[in-house]
Amino acid sequence: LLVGAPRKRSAARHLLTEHLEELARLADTAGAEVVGEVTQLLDRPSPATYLGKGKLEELRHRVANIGATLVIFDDELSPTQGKNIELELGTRVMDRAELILDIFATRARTSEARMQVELAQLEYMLPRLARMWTHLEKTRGGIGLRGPGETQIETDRRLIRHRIKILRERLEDVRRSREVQRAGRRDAFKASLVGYTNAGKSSILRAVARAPDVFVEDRLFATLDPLTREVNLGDHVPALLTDTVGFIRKLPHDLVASFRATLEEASDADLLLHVIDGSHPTWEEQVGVVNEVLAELKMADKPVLHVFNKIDRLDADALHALHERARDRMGDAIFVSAVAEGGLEPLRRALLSALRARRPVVEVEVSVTDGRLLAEVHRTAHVLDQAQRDGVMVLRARLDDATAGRLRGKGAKIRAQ
Ligand SMILES: Nc1nc2c(ncn2[C@@H]2O[C@H](COP(=O)(O)OP(=O)(O)OP(=O)(O)O)[C@@H](O)[C@H]2O)c(=O)[nH]1
Ligand SMILES: [Mg+2]
Repeated sequence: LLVGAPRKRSAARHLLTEHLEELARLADTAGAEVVGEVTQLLDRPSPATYLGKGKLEELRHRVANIGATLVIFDDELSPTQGKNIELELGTRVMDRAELILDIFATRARTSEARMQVELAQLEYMLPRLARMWTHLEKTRGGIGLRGPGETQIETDRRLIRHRIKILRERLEDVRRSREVQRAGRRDAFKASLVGYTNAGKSSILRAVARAPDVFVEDRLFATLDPLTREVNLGDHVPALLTDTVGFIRKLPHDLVASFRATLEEASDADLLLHVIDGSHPTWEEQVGVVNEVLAELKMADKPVLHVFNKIDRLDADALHALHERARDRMGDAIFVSAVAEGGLEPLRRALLSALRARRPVVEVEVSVTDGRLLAEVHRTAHVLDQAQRDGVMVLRARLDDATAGRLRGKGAKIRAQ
């Protein structure tokens, strides 16, 4: 049973239907069957039970009538509210954040993703331990458990804090080894796909990189782990394209924080490709959500190209309207389809020109006796060809300004072509 109860004056009240639809998709992804919904516009949530007395009573009847075993709130519940509502209804109660955590937990495949999800879950659980114990008390009858229960909670808190510490340390190790890996492929042009869940990020990677092994599914959060594939842009220049976990409205902060390590992959990119489902009725809200999460991850300043996807679903009029709205709202935008024949050509062209702008071809001169510097040029730049002239090695290479500066500092002569 789904519950949506936004505040009367909030922006969310207009989108109540869409938000509940999305919540239903989340519930479905988590393996629950949706049997009904209850909505209300609130003046302000009650600190004790979120909903008012009358509405809660109505909810209790609905739960009993339908025989629902789980109640999911679209809005965030405080630990106290969650506990009180559960006591009142006699069923398990979850909010959106908890549901998202649950989905991530069942979908995490790699050990890194598992650790990140576990960390977020423990952080979420810590202030809610008392409530989790209430469950146990109920099943055991509750009598006489109060004393030991309290100390048990303390013990649990200690154990959880300890586990959190270990997970943080391990994730830090992962982060560091990623950094080392990244340093090794500094020369390649890197673009990262970011965007709302289900926008088509993985589909784009799959089609552009001709990588049929990339997982695509019409479900929320199909992708949790970043995945990088090489794309040949037809200029003898490879670019690296990385797929990332999708964002969603009210993505739990704990989750964002613990996915920071994997998302750093994206923050290292030369260019962010913000993929937007142009056929979705609320794409503008989704863009706002993605921008908020990017800001939270300190990636708001990165160069962004807005990629409107799924345009094959729009007729000519709708596409025209989308062009107009996009032109008003954002700077750089392209319009693509991951499934239509040739639908991704605008993206390939945009990547190629971004790459050319950021990695111009230059001439690098290094003394032939300086084997070390020569090796470094080959490692950090994309060398197109080289020839020897009077004891000087002349290389034509693509490199960015930062690399050029570094090589100059070590004695290389670099000329624009
Ligand atoms: N019609 C149409 N469907 C598309 C297009 N691109 C993706 N899809 C469909 O949209 C759904 C989601 O695609 P994904 O590529 O898994 O989306 P994602 O952004 O990677 O989603 P998450 O990994 O869940 O964040 C799939 O059913 C795709 O087949 C497109 O251009 N047109
Ligand atoms: Mg995906």
